[in-house]
Amino acid sequence: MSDLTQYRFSFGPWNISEGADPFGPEVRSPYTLEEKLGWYRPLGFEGVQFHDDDVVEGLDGLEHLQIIKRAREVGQALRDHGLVAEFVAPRLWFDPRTIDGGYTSNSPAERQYALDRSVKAIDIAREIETPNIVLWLAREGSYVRESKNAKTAYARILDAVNLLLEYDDSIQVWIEPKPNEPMDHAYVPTIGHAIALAYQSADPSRVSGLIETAHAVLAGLDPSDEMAFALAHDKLASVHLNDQNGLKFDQDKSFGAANLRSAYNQVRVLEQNGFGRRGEFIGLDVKLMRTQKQDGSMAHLANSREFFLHLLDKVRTTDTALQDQLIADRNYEELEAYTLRHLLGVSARVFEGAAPQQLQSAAKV
Ligand code: 3MF
Ligand code: MG
Repeated sequence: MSDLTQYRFSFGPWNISEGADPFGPEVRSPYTLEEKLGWYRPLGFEGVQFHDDDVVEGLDGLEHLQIIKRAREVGQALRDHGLVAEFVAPRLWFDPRTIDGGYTSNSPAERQYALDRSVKAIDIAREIETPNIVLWLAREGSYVRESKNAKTAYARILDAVNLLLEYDDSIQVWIEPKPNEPMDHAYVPTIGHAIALAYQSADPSRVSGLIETAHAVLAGLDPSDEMAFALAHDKLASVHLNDQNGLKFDQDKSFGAANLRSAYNQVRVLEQNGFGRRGEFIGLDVKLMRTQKQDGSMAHLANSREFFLHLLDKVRTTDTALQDQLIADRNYEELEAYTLRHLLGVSARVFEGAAPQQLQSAAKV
């Protein structure tokens, strides 16, 4: 058997979207969850990322037993399609009770709502057979710094994580950091913050991170170095690969679409550090362009997976002996040129004038 990592891929049903943005309504018709589940395997995906209400729509208005019944149906649909749930994330940013944040709201009743909702997400996760709970702390931050006590807010986030760990001793909490949007500033903006929270928690072995490319770029950081930091702590539970063209709204572009070299380095750091060998998923969190017509609703998913695999091939065919030699010579100009040629699939050639290596030889004579 090959000792190369066999990567598994996942995405969330929200990634097949109808194209609404803050300036205009939906432009494509919706598909049901069951229809979406039918496309995973043909597209090459076996993992499904869920928000709690992707599994059980309108769960706030349902009794416990109704929630469990619907979650069991979705669990059965997953098995029927040969799929597994990767995680469940409580949606703590939609309900009016989360306007001022979930765990960090200034209102005790609203904080309680966020905790109750998170516990329901764990109940749902159990029924669809995943131990993994993702916390994207969407509204845990501020628009106006004076509006909240940030130190108290950190303590409240930590208390919430500990409460979840205590509610079910088999769950894992994966924190997905993001620096802004919808907030001006979020309280857990980078993977460093998430990992600090993990170590501070009641059970550090059950708290880790999920890194999204676009979120790292929005923080002004290099996504592959963020991944390396988490890997160095053995705390990279999953990734949301996508892309982001500079500092603007969270674009969730297809993987590699804005910065192919950065995408190569993300694949490189994952591959070199054995990510995926314990069953971790290559998760995508990509948004379909609003211009796309109905029948191309899955193009961004197929393309992102394809470009991950092309870049994996680039990583696996990198001339590491040459790289080692260039590093030993501290010849980073040539290391960079080699990397670009490798990505372009070309070999060195002289256009006009001499190639740098020839100039160097000439200078020695
Ligand atoms: C926001 C995100 C979210 C999270 C998802 C899982 C809607 O920028 O990336 O996607 O990934 O909520 O928690
Ligand atoms: Mg994400």
